[in-house]
Amino acid sequence: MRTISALPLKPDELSRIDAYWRAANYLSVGQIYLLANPLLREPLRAEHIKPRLLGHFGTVPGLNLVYAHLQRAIATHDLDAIYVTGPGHGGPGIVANTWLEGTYTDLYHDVTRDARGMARLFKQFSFPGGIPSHVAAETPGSINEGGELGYSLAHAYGAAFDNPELVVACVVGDGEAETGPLAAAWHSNKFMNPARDGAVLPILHLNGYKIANPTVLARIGDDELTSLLEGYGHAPYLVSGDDPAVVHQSLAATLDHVVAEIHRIQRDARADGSADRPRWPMIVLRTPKGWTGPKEVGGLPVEGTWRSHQVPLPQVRERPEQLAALDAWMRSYRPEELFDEEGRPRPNVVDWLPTGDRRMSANPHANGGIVLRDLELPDFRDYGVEVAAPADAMSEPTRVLGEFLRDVMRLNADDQNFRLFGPDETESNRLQAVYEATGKAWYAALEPTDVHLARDGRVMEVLSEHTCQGWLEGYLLTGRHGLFSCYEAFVHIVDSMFNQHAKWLKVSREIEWRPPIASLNYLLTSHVWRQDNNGFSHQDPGFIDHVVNKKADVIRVYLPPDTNTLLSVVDHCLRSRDYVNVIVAGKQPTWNWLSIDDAILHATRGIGIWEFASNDDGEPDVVMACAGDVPTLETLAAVSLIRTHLPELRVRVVNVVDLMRLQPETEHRHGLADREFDALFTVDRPILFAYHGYPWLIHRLAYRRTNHHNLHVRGYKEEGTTTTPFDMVVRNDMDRFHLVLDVIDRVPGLGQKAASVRQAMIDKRTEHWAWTREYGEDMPEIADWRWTP
Ligand SMILES: Cc1ncc(C[n+]2csc(CCOP(=O)(O)OP(=O)(O)O)c2C)c(N)n1
Ligand SMILES: [Mg+2]
Repeated sequence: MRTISALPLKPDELSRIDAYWRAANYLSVGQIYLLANPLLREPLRAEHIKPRLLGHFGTVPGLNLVYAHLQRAIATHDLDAIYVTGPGHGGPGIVANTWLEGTYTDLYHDVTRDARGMARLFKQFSFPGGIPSHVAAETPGSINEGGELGYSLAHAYGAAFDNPELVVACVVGDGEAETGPLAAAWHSNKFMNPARDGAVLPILHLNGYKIANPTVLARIGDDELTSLLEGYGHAPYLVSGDDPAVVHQSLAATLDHVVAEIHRIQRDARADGSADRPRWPMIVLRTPKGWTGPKEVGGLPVEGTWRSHQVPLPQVRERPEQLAALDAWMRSYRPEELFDEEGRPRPNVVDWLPTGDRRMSANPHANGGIVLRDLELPDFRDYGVEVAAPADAMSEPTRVLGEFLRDVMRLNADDQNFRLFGPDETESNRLQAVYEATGKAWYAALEPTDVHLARDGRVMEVLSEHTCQGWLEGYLLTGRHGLFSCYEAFVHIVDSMFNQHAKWLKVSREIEWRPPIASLNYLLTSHVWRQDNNGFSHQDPGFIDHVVNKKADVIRVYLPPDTNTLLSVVDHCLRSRDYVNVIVAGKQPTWNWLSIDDAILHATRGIGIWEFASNDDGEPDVVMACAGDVPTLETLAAVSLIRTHLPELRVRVVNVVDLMRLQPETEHRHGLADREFDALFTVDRPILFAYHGYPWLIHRLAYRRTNHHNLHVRGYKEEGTTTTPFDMVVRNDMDRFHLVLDVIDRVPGLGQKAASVRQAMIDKRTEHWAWTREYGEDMPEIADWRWTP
């Protein structure tokens, strides 16, 4: 691996960068241990120590070292840079740096940059009522919590896209690098355009250990590691050692070199128009885990081993020798040289740091709401399909949406703040009209047979749901907009990333210095009911169940039943802020139920009676509810069977677009008040609910409603295979015939009267079974069914 051997730091520079690093380390250790006596002006006593010692020291000295040197690089090269911390458990380190930069005090006024503020800084860390142990939303300059490892590099690239002047320094933990999401994210460099995008500088933090084990990358030898990183398309530079003076020189020289490299790559692309894929530089930083901490505790080595991961001296309160060791450890940073009488950082520690927005903790890119600009949206009504009467024709919802998104691309081409993300499914999901406006980002080799690949494409396709999600999160968190289109079943791959983003949003909504960011929009298509091509592996509507676990303030779920409703919903979601919006919509030809004006009203209400399909005159015998395109089709087909066979029965059809309307208003801001719910669903009539996903969710949402005991839900109950569309609903008992059976069974007194209808419905299901097994397609009366008023 290459090393840079220059000695760029003059003695005074070396001394001040080392002082800064010692100060950051001192402040980090103080946060982990101290309740009082922050400057060690008195001999350290047990009562100065926190009763519960929480936090992670091992990663901190390395994080602080990189931070210190980035300060110098920013000041020297006038960089616009942010810092992404993969090992987010090093929270105290990043907080310490932001306090030294002054940002922390700017945002949290009571944590002043003096002894009193330092005492607060120390006490609040990992303390009830204080701040979390990780690099959370509360941490200035952070866009990556780093509690759940693996997402740093994808976030870093998302931040760098369309930010040509930005350098995103990204520390990747060597343990973190073992995760699937991180491993996939190395390939992001094949989607980076040096002319249009900023730069990501990965810094692999090879401190050798995870919690209790060595890391793979630290034990494969330099040759193999070099091959791996070169194989990922990088030019790796090694900085290695355990003598601070040597490492300072080496890291400073290497940063100078890689910054020059980044600028050269950008110049080549921007001034000379080079379209070759550059070999982006990266740094491998091999320094001891827990560096500068206790060398041994209880006769066992700690510094430079996995034992330093959390709290190297775990029993400081109980054991005098550990108290003495902590005292010696903290004094080894020579705090009297770092802080003045009042506890303020001395000028030589901080007077050379970047100021204002150049401070990484104050960089507006890391607080995306500040730089967020509204999207320019075309009038979605112009894309609506003509609907003279309900179901007079069919259209493919996502194909029409593609035309809308194409023009969103066009209208925002100058602002460069909108991208579409997906794991190679844009075309499969029928959104390909976007290619009329932009291509797919691609910076690897091109072949004549390729279509729509472009160096400057704004459609981001890589077959890693993790990377798509991470890119989009990074893009949103730095103040831009986007949409992630994904197969419904496989979006589960990012369940956990969704969790983390939803948690981030929940917290950041409560932080007044973080203005809202654009919502994370999922378009889930190729859904459970229409996986004709694939089958059981591709049939799973459970992401919705997962999503609704999260705070009601943050999540929204939409099930538009047709094309015009989808347009209205997407327009709404692209304008919204600080939510995760899940939109489930079909791509197959679907009946157009609503005109664009009706669709707007319906989507705005989120739930409503479909008068055209109801004959209840305010006195229904049964409420037939539906949510989702296929359930809506089956419900309306069931209603027409009822009209034919049971014309006296008064049926009310209720369609649900916004699933959260079902929750009580006390639980979700979209929730219906009980009186509204009762008015729609009655207080005593049977409700048959055909739902897109697992039926239990509807019960979960509606269990407190007056009429819940009359609610009967049909949905997907894990009966799937490769079969015809109608066979799918039959297998799950959500077909029109079964819905009619349900009505007969649930409406009091109907059973006996409707016995022959009941039998006819059962026979239809049997006929269907025989027909599909013989001909391999649905019966003509199903395939050609249409709604007749
Ligand atoms: C996805 C995930 N799995 C497991 C953990 C538990 N965990 C916390 S820290 C850690 C070790 C991290 O090692 P590394 O990335 O090398 O960080 P460092 O050595 O800098 O502390 C683990 C496994 C986690 N936070 N996230
Ligand atoms: Mg490690």
